[in-house]
Amino acid sequence: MASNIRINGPRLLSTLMDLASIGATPEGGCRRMALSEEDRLGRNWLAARMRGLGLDMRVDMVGNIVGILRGQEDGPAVILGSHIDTVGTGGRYDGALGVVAGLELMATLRDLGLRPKRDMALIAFTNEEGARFHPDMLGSVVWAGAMTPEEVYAERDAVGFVLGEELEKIGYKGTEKPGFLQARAYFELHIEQGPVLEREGFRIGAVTGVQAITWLEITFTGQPNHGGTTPMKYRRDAGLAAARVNLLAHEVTRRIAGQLANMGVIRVEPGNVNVVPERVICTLDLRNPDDALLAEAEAEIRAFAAEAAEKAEVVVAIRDLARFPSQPFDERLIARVESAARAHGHSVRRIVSGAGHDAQMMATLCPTAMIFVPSIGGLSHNPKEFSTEADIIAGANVMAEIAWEEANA
Ligand code: HGY
Ligand code: MN
Ligand code: MN
Repeated sequence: MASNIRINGPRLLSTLMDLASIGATPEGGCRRMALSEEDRLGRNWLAARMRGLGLDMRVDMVGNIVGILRGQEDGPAVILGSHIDTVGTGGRYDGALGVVAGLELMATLRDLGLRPKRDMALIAFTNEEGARFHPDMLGSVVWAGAMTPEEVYAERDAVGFVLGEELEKIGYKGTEKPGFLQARAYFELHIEQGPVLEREGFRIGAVTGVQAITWLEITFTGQPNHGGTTPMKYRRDAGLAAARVNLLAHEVTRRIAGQLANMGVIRVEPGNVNVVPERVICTLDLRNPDDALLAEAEAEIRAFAAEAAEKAEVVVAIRDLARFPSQPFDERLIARVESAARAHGHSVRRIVSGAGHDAQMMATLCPTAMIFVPSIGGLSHNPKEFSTEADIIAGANVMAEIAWEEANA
């Protein structure tokens, strides 16, 4: 049965565009790198919105922003969440949609004068993207107790800024203990960030879980030398080793089912046209829905990196940046996403998330579900990221129904 909770679509869309104006890029996307000035402005915007809705607003030790709507009874809360930080070439929807849909549900409940039986809360997690600091999903990793605030305070970004200091600088190093709010269930509305729903003509994705993720940082150290005078056989070229590893990683994806690989960072030092690279720091983002196959791919790539280093007579060092096992969501709630979508007259299909999400950390604490809406052209982490108004409103209403139901069960 469909509940009578329906969010205010136009208000949801205008709130989304209001947030999108913070860190807006000329290409039409958003850039709010974690703990940057733009992130600070986005956080202030969110805090003001939460207070405006009369939510009890708290900030925890790693900057997770929590807005609580007190229920009639004590007990674990139904939590909605996502993130407002973006990658460097971010769009308007990744993360922001889930946070704004949570705000909109709270506003709708206020309009209807409805108070849930249980506490409800909205959380915007710190550094979900992992684009500036590692690991990704850092705020929910600490919220779930998988890392401590002290551990993540020491994390440095690529130019040496320290997370704890940056958090202090933007005024979001709070005092609440991460995880202070017990969760009864967690829901996250998010764009699919891939092509499946749109290609297959589905409006809603009932997400069954998140695939396994391993991020490696590989540093090759050779010998800087003159690019014009040094005979090829005498070179110890770190760039050659890195290039070979990138090629091998792509070849592994053709051999191991479901395997993905991305060398997103390739930093060459000194990075001069006429100097044989002394050092190359590169990253590999390896993913697979099957944990065992991911481990197989990683082992082959690690072994090859050692060989490539030997062949090029350079030194290799490999460091973990992130490591998450595949994470299934709650079957009862997945089925509820499907039945609510159908009750609202929307086409729905089950789907595994290719992207990591805070939901995968919350799923280690409580029954968790995600609702996907289509990404037009399958684009994401790209300023042209786009989802239609109708799909956004449909997704927000599905989440509103099942979250409200859970908060009164
Ligand atoms: O990398 C991811 O999957 C997410 O966008 N943090
Ligand atoms: Mn996201
Ligand atoms: Mn993302």
